[in-house]
Amino acid sequence: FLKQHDDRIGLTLEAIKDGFLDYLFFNRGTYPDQATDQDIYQALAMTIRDRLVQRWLHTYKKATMEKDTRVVIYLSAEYLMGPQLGHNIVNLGVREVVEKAMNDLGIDLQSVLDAEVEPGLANGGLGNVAASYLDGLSSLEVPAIGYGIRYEFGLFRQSFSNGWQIEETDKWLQFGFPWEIQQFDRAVEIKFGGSTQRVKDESGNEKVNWIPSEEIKGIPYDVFVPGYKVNTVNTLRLWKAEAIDSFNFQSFNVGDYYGAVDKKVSSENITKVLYPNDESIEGKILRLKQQYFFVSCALQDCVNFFLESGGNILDFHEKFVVQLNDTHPTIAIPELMRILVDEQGVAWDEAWHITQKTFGYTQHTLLPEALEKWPVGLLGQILPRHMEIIYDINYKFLNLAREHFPNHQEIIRTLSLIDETGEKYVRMANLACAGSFSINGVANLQTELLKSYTLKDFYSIFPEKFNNKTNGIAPRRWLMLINNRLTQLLDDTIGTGWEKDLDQLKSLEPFAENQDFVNKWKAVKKEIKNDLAQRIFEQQRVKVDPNSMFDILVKRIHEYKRQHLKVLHIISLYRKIKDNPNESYVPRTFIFGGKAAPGYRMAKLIIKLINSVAEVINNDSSINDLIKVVFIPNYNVRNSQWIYPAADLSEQISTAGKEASGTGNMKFSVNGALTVGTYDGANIEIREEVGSDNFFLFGLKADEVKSLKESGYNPYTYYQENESLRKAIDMINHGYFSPNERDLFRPLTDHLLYYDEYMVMADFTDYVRAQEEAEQLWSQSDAWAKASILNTARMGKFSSDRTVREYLRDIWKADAVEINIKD
Ligand code: 26V
Repeated sequence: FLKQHDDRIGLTLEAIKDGFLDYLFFNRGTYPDQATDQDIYQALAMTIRDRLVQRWLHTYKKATMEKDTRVVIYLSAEYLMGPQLGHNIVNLGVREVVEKAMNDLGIDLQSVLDAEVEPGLANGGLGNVAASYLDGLSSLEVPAIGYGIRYEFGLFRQSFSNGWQIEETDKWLQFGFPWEIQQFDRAVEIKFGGSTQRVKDESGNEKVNWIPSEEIKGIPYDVFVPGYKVNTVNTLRLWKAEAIDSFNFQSFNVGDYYGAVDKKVSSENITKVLYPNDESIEGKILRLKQQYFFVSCALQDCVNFFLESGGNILDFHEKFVVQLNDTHPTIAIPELMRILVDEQGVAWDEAWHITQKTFGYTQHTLLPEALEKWPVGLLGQILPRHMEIIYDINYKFLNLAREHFPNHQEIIRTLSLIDETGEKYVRMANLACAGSFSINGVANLQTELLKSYTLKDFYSIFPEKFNNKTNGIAPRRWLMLINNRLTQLLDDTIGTGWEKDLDQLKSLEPFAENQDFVNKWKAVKKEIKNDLAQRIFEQQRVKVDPNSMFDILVKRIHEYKRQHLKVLHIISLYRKIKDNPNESYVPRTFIFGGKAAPGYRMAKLIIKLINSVAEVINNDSSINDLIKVVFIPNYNVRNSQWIYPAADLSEQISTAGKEASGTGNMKFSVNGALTVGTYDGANIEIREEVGSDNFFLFGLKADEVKSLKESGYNPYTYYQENESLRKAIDMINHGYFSPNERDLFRPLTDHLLYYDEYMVMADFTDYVRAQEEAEQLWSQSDAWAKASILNTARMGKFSSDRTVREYLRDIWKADAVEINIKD
């Protein structure tokens, strides 16, 4: 019923201005000259959202009401969506119009974007790829629904007190989130606990009834996911837990008011907060409840709309393909079995066939401690029926395994879905491998390591299930949106085709030899670095020189990511400058960002060390401002959008064989940073693409790490043999950076000297060599700029569009569906 000239759809300057002023007045109750930043943000957000509704409705209808349209279902406990307003403006293709509309009203668009509080519903990389793939699916016009949890509090806000990390609640919903629409009529009920009962149905067949001890409601909230310059707007459906009745009237009638609301409070706890751990498990009941909650909501939702559209439940796997983003949603496998067998009356074998044809599993980690497992007792208590189903799956699966490995009891034990070595656990990765038709890693090296170590025995039973899908990043957000200056230069130089086909950046290559272009490239970089320097000064009162090399390490703080290796390098450089003040040095600004899991003591100590080193170096006037160290607090998508484009040098220094892929490495490189990195994760593929001359490789390779460990690694010898390493560690140990508490960093240095699980000591010398190589190139500024240009030009492979196309081709087998909004 909407016409194209309707004001609420129009993309003209006038329509957008009118829409904005309308919202400001009728929705925010204010005038432009009295509006707060938040008013202006909210009004513009609603104006832009209006332009998405019709497209979204058409896409949603296609996905849910047509039983023959194949839909990709993405299940993820985390989505790192980032700020929405700027992104949606870019994807609608109206950046310039909106900018002009705001300017005409005397408003600076950037300050409007700055007023948005981002939904921080993720820890890091895994949530980022979930968001990029939804963006990619929409841009490729493939119908898709992402399901997840609407955490009331996202990842904690980080601040520093005396250099230590402090965590504060992330109240991202405080001012309302204009990008969601509540869908009350699609609410579903979720059961927990209780027991199961075997009963006979009308026709005398045995059937299992689950009698729960607790029931709650899941309410969906839909977030729009527009593709780039297409009509497709897919759905991210996030679930909130609510009590079925907000009051228990029986308690209320006997005067127990608190008892009556208690149930409401405890039900709603389930979606209160995102667990802030990545790469380590915390066997908390609430987390298991979160996982089951959103997965059951999602599958019920899919079954409901498939049956409503006249689909036959036996064709479930034809309509949907369901991708599991790591093991967090793996309980979906027994849940689909339960729905099919117990609720839809499908026979076990047929149900298992459908289930195995429905699920694909993406594995995101190489750290053994990140492989999820749940105590059998706990899982059986929360989900008694699922525990039975898991045992039944295991029984049949192990029979199959025995056919492959007769008389290999040891292999059968490692394949089992149940770990019986001590307390019994359900191994979620094993369940995911048994129950899905595809198992993929996220970079070549990781997939190879999965096949030869982590999931070796699964690989020998099911070689056909294994495949690699090297991660990618969304070029609209990670280049166009965050680097408008570079985008303009690219558009002016090679046209705009690259925006939808990142491989076209290749045509930039010849310009690396063009002095005029090289100068423009340098000028752009300089302006971007100025912006960041200004932000750093405003926030932290630290002056950094935009002419210095911006050397940046931003990511979660973790020992395997080795932020402490970077710190040792900085300290040794500082020491060198102090010892030889008359030599010439490359001025450098070291920038850090990242959060530590609140219970991860070593990571928090690393943060304290970085801040302490920064304090000393930044206040030492004897080094003439040659080096500066900045730790930007509360690293999140919004901050990162200022950081990536400003980098000269990107630090990707994980111990080889530990970082599954990395995606920050891609964001830096596509924005023209050179990488100093180990032979790990996607670094390897980035180096392959950009060329070894344009990448500073260092350190042990994964197999060398392994054999050094096996031959008896002694980190202390590196301390003895490398003078600058020794001096750096001694400075820490002598209290140079902690004068009031000499031994503050002992746990860290002792660990390095006598244990060093991640081989920081072994890689130090080669790391310093790679850094010196980088400094040499830096001092020939045109050569550096050329390498920077070639980085951007050769990053086409890492567009998430390429990754999504590969998922579509090999796993999802879903087609593009054109959305015609004039229908
Ligand atoms: C793991 C766990 C373990 C159990 C408890 C809570 C929890 C929460 C999050 C995670 C995520 C760990 C997996 C992860 O984020 N992997 C990262 O995935 C990125 C995208 O594929 C990849 O680039 C990174 O290398 C990888 O560390």
